[in-house]
Amino acid sequence: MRLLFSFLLLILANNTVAADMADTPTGRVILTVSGAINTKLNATFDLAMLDALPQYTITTHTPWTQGLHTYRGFSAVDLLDHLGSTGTLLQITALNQYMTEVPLSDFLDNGAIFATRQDGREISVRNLGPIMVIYPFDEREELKSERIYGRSIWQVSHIKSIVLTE
Ligand SMILES: Nc1nc2c(c(=O)[nH]1)N[C@H]1C(S)=C(S)[C@@H](COP(=O)(O)O)O[C@H]1N2
Ligand SMILES: [Mo]
Repeated sequence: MRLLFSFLLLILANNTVAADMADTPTGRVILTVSGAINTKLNATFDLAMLDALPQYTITTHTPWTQGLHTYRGFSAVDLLDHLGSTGTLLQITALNQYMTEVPLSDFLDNGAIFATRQDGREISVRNLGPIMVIYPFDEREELKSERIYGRSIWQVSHIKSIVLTE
């Protein structure tokens, strides 16, 4: 009886997780995540799965887009949480194989996001989507530096989570 009860609890617990976020994409995979994560294979995400993460917005200009836009998307902090990752550095690769390293702390202290929407619309590859790292440039003058520009990767397709050990 007790065993049956724990078994039922287990099912309940699993269902709660499943309702939060599906583990397998049903749409086009736009992001893969590897490295220090809790799955053997790369984790794959379609847009709906990324939309299930908490959403944040930034309204800003950037040096490579025209005009003021509102960007919406997810934080690396919630993504790594979801994957049970203790990584503190992200190695991010774009569709054109441009690669940059972004400390996880940028998503807390510097307010960066992985934007999947521009003014409420999906971002086409032509417009530097489907995923762009956006910083709140207008809000914080000190972000307007070559170092941060170099981390502002667009057409993001892969993230490797790295645990730094000293
Ligand atoms: N996908 C992708 N993102 C990228 C780059 C790139 O080549 N590809 N260049 C980075 C660098 S080094 C800088 S300074 C800024 C601005 O690049 P730009 O001078 O080519 O506009 O975007 C960053 N994001
Ligand atoms: Mo750069």
